[in-house]
Amino acid sequence: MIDRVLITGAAGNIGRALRAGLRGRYALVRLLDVAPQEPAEPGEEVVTLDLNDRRGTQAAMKGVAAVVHLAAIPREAPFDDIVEGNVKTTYSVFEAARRAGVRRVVFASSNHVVGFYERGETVGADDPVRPDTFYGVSKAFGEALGRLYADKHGLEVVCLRIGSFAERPTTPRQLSTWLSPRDCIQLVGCSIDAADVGFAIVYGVSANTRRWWRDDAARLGYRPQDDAETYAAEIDEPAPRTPPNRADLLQGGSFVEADPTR
Ligand code: 15L
Repeated sequence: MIDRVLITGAAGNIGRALRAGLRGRYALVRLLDVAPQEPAEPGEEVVTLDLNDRRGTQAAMKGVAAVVHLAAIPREAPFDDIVEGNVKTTYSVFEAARRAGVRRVVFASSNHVVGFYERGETVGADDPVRPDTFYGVSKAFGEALGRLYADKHGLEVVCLRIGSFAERPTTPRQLSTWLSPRDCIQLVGCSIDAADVGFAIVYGVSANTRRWWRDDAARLGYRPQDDAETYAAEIDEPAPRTPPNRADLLQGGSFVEADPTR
């Protein structure tokens, strides 16, 4: 049974929701971020660290059975920034986890690994990746690195292709991609606790009527409770743009048009 967990990126939106949602569930939750955090409550430890400090990252893994790796630049950015903030840090986490004898890493991947699929197409974890950004490429890298560490070193790895984490959906796209906070907490809990995961890639999305992604996470015991459709009447559908814009036609939305090289 996993009872000591490290969360990277603990000061971010998802990190803070998990901190509150997982409180009391594990004997220890160690909360790591480069940004300041609220002081530790009983059963918590707070660590302030840049994940590119490899020695520090190694020390932060001490005694931990599972790592939830959320820390990342969460959007498109210049290539070198993505390498620094997402590629190198993710290597630092997997390598430190291996050296420290961590059993499982839950990696926060993203739907932007498949952002160039058309809206309405149903995509599963076994379909080829079609990243929409350098950001999406960095998440595909993290999944591939997880596969390497699973196959070569026997690390258990769950990659969550997270949709749109938000209190509630506010755009037409989010009627398909929304992940509610309570479903997110359930999904991460299942990803930490499920037996015999080996290596898995699953979509992190609520039970949205209009979802585009297969419910691969059911194998972890995930049973989402929320459906973005509840909010559909409050979300205006803008008139189609002429000429049509790829951001409206493809799953990645505005990410497919983001170009930091311009
Ligand atoms: C993500 O991966 C981003 O980190 C987040 O900022 C949102 O853009 C989300 O995807 C989304 O697709 O809505």
